[in-house]
Amino acid sequence: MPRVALITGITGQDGSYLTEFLLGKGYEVHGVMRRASVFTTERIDHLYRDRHGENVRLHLHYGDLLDAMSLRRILSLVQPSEVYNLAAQSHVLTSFEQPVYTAEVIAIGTLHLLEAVRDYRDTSGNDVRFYQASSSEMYGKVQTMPQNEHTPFCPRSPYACAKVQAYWQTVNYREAYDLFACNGILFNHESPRRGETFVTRKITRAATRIKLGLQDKLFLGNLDAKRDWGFAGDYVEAMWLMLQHSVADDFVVATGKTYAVRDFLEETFGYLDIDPAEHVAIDERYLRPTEVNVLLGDAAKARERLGWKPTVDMPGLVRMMVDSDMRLAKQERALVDAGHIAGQSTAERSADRASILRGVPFEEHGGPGKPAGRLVGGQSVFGEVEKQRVAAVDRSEPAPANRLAGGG
Ligand code: NAP
Ligand code: G4F
Repeated sequence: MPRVALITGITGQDGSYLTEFLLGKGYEVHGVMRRASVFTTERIDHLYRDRHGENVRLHLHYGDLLDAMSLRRILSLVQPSEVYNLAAQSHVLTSFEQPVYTAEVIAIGTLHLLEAVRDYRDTSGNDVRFYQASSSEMYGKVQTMPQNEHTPFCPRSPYACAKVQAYWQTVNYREAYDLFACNGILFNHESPRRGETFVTRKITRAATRIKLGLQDKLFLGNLDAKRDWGFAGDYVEAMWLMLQHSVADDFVVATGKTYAVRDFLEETFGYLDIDPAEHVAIDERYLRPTEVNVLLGDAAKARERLGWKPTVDMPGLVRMMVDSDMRLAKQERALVDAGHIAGQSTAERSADRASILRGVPFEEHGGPGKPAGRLVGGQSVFGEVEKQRVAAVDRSEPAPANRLAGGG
């Protein structure tokens, strides 16, 4: 009998890599997904097999972290031995716009799931292990350098506050009910499947489109923030290793190197041999009310006790993401050249069109918290040259208001 795993957030970046990983290990994998008016399974479509076929080991169930009954129903149906809780409203800037919703999904949603898992274990008598997707964002205004499992949390966003609550709930279920429950405190991890409004993917998507003449400008926020960026494919292995360990525990997962957003930007543009000074400008909409200035993880415990180590560094990540996004940009360029779609220069419109091209939902390039339909920033990142050019773009191609709602 194959081992059975249940994943919430299966349609997200990490959900897709974890599904791939577990199927590779022979697991039967069940995923909880939300119903939406468009398809949201793009990241796992390559793994999905028609249920009428043979040896089908990936199954999807409609559910929601906010719907406790759905979680209980799925658990009793699926009877998993491992539960990975990856579902979240995971965008930090968006959490300032939707703090209550973010807290409900992350903090209360995790509690719904922990309660359901505890009851499932107690009524079925089955052993079950629980993984919680905790975040380096919880360190916030960092108290030590680097951060490890003993570093105090000092959250700086509604997202991080909610993750801290979910972290302690997980610890409490371990201590109060002897549940095998682990927190993975994962530092930023990226991939070609990263959502397009997170800064790394936003940069690699834009740079490849700029290279092919599909876009002219890239608007960003704080370029001085530093992050410890790893590869998502490496990090899902750490999640699995935590649940195979002899004791339930909490682990930092990180590369141990930190880079500024500016470094990632320069690495990307350098790889494509284009000059960021000609294309990149600051837009204040992408600044956060409170920022996490630096994150740097110490994953010694995961290395020593789980035997885990990262395999991709930041320049390797840039190459991987740029190569993948260049393939998308080339497809788009071919369709523009053949006259199948119109050439458009703004990030907002081209993101819309590119998403339609790929058959996936629109992922906006705008940001919340500032007047809609108006670009408010525009100072050059590398000098003083961009103000007029940005103003020209703004006047000629005003971004529709509805494109500016949501994280960027
Ligand atoms: P992601 O790409 O944004 O995926 C989030 C997933 O959660 C999606 O499948 C989404 O479904 C689902 N979801 C959102 N709200 C839900 C709800 N109410 N009920 C059920 N599912 C819901 O995030 P990720 O990068 O894969 O990250 C996975 C987890 O790790 C998240 O909890 C995140 O906060 C955490 N984390 C991420 C990082 C990182 O650097 N990536 C670092 C530390 C921690 P839809 O497809 O329907 O939106
Ligand atoms: O890519 P980001 O949006 O990721 P952030 O905020 O670090 O959060 C990610 O990592 C966390 C782990 O630490 C996860 F828990 C969380 O779910 C998510 O996956 O922003 C990274 C940095 C920030 O300092 C931000 O201010 O990039 C800066 N930045 C600069 N310009 C930008 C932009 N971020 C975004 N999203 N968009 C910009 O235009």
